[in-house]
Amino acid sequence: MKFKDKIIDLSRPQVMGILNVTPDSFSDGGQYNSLDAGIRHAQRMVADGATFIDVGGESTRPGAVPVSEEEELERVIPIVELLVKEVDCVVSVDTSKAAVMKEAADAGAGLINDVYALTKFNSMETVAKLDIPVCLMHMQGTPETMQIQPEYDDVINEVRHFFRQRVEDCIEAGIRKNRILLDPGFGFGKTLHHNYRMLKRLNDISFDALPLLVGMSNKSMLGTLLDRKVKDRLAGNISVATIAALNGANILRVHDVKQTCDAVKIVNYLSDIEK
Ligand code: 7PJ
Repeated sequence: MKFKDKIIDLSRPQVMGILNVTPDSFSDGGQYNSLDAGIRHAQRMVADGATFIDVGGESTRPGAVPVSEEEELERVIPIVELLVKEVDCVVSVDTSKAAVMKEAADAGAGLINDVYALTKFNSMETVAKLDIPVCLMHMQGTPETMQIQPEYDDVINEVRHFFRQRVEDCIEAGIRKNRILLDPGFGFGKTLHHNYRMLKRLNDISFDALPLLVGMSNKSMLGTLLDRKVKDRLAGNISVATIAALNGANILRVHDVKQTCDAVKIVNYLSDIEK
């Protein structure tokens, strides 16, 4: 798949390192706030094997404070510009705001990662005019309320149905199908059971064989099941990343890049061995 000027082979799982530029993100909030520290952290993740760096300027964790457009632009655009210049990676931008999408793409970003799946004002029209891919994530409800009582008849069918509708809407808006990635949205309006069913059935969840991005790193599907605090979820993170890679995930969005890349190497070696 083509991301700006880079062609990335998604037939093998790729690793996306998370770079939060929010003061309140729950797992590394505040640590990588300055530009310089952000670039160094991104460089480390790329040296460890990340192909993508996902820059996020608005936390979507339950209860997070919304960020204004001006504030998000101020947080995100300078780091995108620097990453494009100095770090050999595809720069992804985790945003739902049309203005941030447009300016990030102009600054050289290679992927728009939208947890609201282009439902916010003007975002679909904006992406249709850009020449970079977009990741559409499934969410039930909104970050404020989504974890109160998630409910599905069948989470796999409902996520797939959502994917089909969003993809159709995108195509109608002029976004090419070969520029769309899908994400089932672990932790976004799902119970523990829903999350693990999606992980188990990842092979059936995509629509039209579009590439799948997954993000489970440090989330409560690990904290709750394992009874581990955020700092103590590495083994859980690697376990679910390995299962996702085995079950067909194309991009793994993670904090622990180095360890996840080791797991991916094992999965790749395994898939190259004849029976
Ligand atoms: C996800 C994301 C995810 C995609 C966040 C966190 C919360 N983008 N942005 N998928 N999660 N595509 O990292 O815990 O699961 S923010």
